Amino acid sequence: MEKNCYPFENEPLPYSFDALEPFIDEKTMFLHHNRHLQTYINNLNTALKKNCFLQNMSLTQILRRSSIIPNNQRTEIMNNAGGVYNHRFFFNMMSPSSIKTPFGNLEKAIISCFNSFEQFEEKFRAAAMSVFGSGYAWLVLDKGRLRIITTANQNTPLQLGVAPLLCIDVWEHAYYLKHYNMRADYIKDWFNVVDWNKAEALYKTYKNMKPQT
Ligand code: MN3
Repeated sequence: MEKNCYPFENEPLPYSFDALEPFIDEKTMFLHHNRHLQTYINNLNTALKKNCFLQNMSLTQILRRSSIIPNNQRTEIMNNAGGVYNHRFFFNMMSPSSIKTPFGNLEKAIISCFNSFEQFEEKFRAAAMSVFGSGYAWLVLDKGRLRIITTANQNTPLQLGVAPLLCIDVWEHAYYLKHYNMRADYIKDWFNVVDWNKAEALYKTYKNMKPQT
């Protein structure tokens, strides 16, 4: 279980660095987790060192209550907390599993919302392609309904009050070593390593939760 308040730690991936080959290469996974995510964790810890009252808050509490962060540190803390949250979510929602499509409750919801898995995939791909510069595409649950959204830089869906089910990191560092500038090829490969077991579990959890006040 990841430690969920200050000082944050970079827990190992739930699979080996080469587990997502040939879709996502070992070197990219190593650098992405051990350098990029580690840097967000270090910067977040440094920023929180000066703020005792934020040190017992979880990552999601910090991201949902940005107004309590001192003005002069809000951007720094939100960017770094977002970087930690988004990367952990992205890494956790991939696996070398052989299940390549959604199943169960989530499959039903995807078909009812997007007509078919293929149409969902097409819309998700278009959203991920549409991110200008750096950011993420997400499948989220918004008031009980599935939606595809995008976020810029390290903004998170938590700031929008929606519950994330899946995300793809489309910052260039997520794919440049293997796919060069071909984001479309990376997105296609990413669909082979989505952890649909975890997405289904999250969907069920959110569906059974009372709306947040
Ligand atoms: Mn990244």
